[in-house]
Amino acid sequence: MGSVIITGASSGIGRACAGIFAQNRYNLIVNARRVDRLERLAKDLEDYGVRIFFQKVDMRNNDEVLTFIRSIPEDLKPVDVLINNAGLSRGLEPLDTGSIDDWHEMIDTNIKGVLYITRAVIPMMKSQGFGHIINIGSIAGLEPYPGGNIYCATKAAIKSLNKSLRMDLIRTNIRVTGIDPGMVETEFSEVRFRDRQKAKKVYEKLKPLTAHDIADVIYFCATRPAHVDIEELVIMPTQQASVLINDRDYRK
Ligand code: NDP
Ligand code: 8X3
Repeated sequence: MGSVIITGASSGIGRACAGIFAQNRYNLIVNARRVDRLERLAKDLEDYGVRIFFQKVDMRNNDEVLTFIRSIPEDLKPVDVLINNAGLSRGLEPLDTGSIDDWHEMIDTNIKGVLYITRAVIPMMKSQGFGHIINIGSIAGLEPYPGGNIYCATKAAIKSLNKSLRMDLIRTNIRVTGIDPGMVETEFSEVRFRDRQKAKKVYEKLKPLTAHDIADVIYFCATRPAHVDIEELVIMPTQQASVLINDRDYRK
């Protein structure tokens, strides 16, 4: 039985990853800020008979991230996989009218949070002699869109980081995979717009991906033979051809 670290497991893709890895008998080491959700997650998954270690962590805070990694119980080691999933978007304003607080939240979570935990986990994976870092990017990092400015830039940073990490880790037996989803129906848009009704409209009249669809692909990547590194995958709903082009809009 292996172990997997999942950041942002209280909702959406992170929550779905926790489910699929537990189902396949991986122990879970998970975090998020909404610890009540993690308690529920642990209860929901207890029938799989795996160990679940969870902690309230704000990924923007390096001290909290370090405490989290240092608190991993010894019997949950070695850690096979780190899934850098915690992330968010705030607003869809042009750059000149965007909120600077929102910029900080996105940059500090989507970039710095990933850097903090990856830096903390690599030494452990190096000493184990194996490991796999799976970073959740986005098609927003491949194809910017109006109002996406900071969010798109944070995801483009992850794409760049993946490549560079592969080079830094080339002699370590640690794999790095970038996952770039298109539209996935989660709490993402509710967080972005701070408005449930507006968020619902994003997914209206088409079939978006589910969090489970992405978790399924992540699990596949994590379970290839050790000499296989799926470097990057773009996963789209069939009805979405690019960030701005989808079947619904053609039907208007
Ligand atoms: P959700 O809003 O459903 O989940 C986001 C998760 O991130 C939550 O568990 C949240 O937990 C956690 N999180 C956010 N900020 C922090 C923080 N500061 N510290 C710790 N955890 C945090 O959205 P998704 O599941 O859709 O998003 C997951 C990832 O997928 C993100 O990186 C997102 O950018 C990416 N993505 C999403 C797409 C989509 O269309 N939904 C498409 C492409 C990529 P909590 O609030 O409890 O802290
Ligand atoms: C989330 C997908 O297109 O809303 O990363 O940016 S998008």
